[in-house]
Amino acid sequence: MAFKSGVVSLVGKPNVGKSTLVNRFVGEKIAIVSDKVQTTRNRIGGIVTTEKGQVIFYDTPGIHKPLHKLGWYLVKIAVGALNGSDLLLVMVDYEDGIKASDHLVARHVNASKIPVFLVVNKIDIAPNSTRATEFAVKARELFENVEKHFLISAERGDGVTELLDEIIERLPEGPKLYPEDVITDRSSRFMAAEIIREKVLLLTKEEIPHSTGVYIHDFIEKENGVLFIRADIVVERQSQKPIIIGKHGSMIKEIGMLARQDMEYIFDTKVYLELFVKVRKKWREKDNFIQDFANLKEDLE
Ligand SMILES: Nc1nc2c(ncn2[C@@H]2O[C@H](COP(=O)(O)OP(=O)(O)O)[C@@H](O)[C@H]2O)c(=O)[nH]1
Ligand SMILES: [Mg+2]
Repeated sequence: MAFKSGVVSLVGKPNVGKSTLVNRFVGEKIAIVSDKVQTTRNRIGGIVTTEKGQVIFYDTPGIHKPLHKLGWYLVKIAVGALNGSDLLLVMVDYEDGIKASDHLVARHVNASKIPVFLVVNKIDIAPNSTRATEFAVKARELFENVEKHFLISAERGDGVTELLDEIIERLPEGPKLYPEDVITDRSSRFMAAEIIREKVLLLTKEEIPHSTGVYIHDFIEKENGVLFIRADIVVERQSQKPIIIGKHGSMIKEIGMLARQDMEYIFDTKVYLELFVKVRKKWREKDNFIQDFANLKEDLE
């Protein structure tokens, strides 16, 4: 059989499990995940190569009604990813049900005219498969180009292998676009910023996760193989700075320790990480700050 390849974008409202699914497909954590909305701020390519084909999965920010300029950029990135996709995986969330934000997703998806696989995620919450199927039938009504629907649990892995097989089958014939061992189109520098932000999301709450940006000043490979990384954690208000620093520096120490552990695992080398906390008032409303602190430059090219 001919080798297949293509681009598949994951779209859906925030928090449905898009990043969890991309990580599942790739088999490594390339996109950060949290229980907070708008965790994903970029279009992150996850590359899966099998004997039958190669898929470039684009994880995207959740489509939502933006409340600030950063949010506007996130929706622009997500909607922009639709164009140029061979297939869309449109995700809905069994746990959360169908909401106004799913209708907003549907407007963009339907306008794109791209074929859709509808993916019902979090079926581990469903009491039985009949209920999950009923939900899928209801969700299908929103989207015009659904060819098939799938019931999965991205977290547990249920249904994911079957979904991947069907995706590859549906793609056009084509060559490998990336070498087999490449699993993401994002740079190590970008991954480092995301790992730091993930730890902030994990350890803080309310407005802080949303107000946090990360800027990598230095990403230097030393002669002895050690990676030297110097980064700013950027928040929006003076009052947020002491929270990130914590009592006697306990919070920033923990963020740094957890981030360094993950970095040493994924970069497979010793990492020296230096973190600072900066305040940039209302950075989420200012174009140049947004590009730097949400690392959007590659997304907006
Ligand atoms: N119960 C359940 N939770 C899930 C599943 N997939 C993802 N989640 C959770 O949903 C939340 C959002 O996941 P994430 O991948 O960041 O969603 P995204 O915003 O669509 O990228 C996280 O807390 C995940 O752990 C699933 O299959 N079942
Ligand atoms: Mg995400």
